[in-house]
Amino acid sequence: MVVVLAGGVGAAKFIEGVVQVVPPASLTAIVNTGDDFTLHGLTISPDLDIVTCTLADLIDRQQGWGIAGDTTNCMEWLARLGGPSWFKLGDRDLAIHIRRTALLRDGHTLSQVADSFRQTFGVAVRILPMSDDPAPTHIFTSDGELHFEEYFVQRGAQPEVRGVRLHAAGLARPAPGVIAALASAEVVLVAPSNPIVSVGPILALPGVREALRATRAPVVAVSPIVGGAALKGPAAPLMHATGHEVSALGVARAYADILDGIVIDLVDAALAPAIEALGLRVAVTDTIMRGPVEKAHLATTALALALGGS
Ligand code: FO1
Repeated sequence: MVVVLAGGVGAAKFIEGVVQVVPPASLTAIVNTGDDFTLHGLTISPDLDIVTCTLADLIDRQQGWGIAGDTTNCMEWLARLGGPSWFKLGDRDLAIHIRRTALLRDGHTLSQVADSFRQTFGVAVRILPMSDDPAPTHIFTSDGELHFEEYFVQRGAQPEVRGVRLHAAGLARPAPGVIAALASAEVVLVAPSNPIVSVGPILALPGVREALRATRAPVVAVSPIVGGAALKGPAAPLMHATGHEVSALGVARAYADILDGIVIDLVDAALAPAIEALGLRVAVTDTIMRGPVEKAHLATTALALALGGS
């Protein structure tokens, strides 16, 4: 059984590569919920929805989030009525949040909702929220303390980042099955997601780092930083603000205590010796997931590194 620690867009693409190489039913995705927040009275789980809808091939592939071809009638009228319209929720997307909110209010857990939705959409990969407890990620900025989505979307990642607060994740419990999946995995892969606010919250949950150190499974990450920059999202300012070098080496250092190996991009090949000096195995390859072939290649490279190949 392969387990993937996942954030949003980059992780979803990576998992699309992994399912080309291993049977989808043998894959468990443990997904970040630090981006989850309430808006319009609805519980919104961006990364769970990105992973689920990507694997269901429902995702808007230009944006990497939202439903392909979705309409925006509700958002347009919400704006007309003076409601918040900074977080673009399509009409079909809203149905997901309305239904999730109702199920949670009826006493179902986020895990049960996530499992129900992925089965509805015909996704064979098991999708686990990292936690069923609230674990919001907050960013300390020059505009004050903001929820991650307020920082990233509402303010366009413009405010200066002074720090990241994973306090809630430190108190939340791993969702049912998370620790067991890590303990019984044959391979654990860390997707090319934001190390601070997508993978970080998962690692901040009590017992997760310990489970990753204890598991017999090799643990291999794919660097989300290529040539000193992130392909998408605010990994660079967030890594910088938390004292990490914005490079594949900085990523390796951030994960060194839980990793056996890391896949880095061709442009970062010169960093391989310094990463190996951390005691990690390194694979150097093209990590840009332009299409299905590249996604499968990246997944194959990560699995081969994990299983002692190249
Ligand atoms: N990201 C944006 O930059 N702007 C948006 O309006 C936006 C809406 C949105 C709606 C649903 C959803 O599941 C994700 C959405 N995202 C949006 C993406 C999201 O902010 C981030 O990509 C993830 O939270 C980080 O992985």
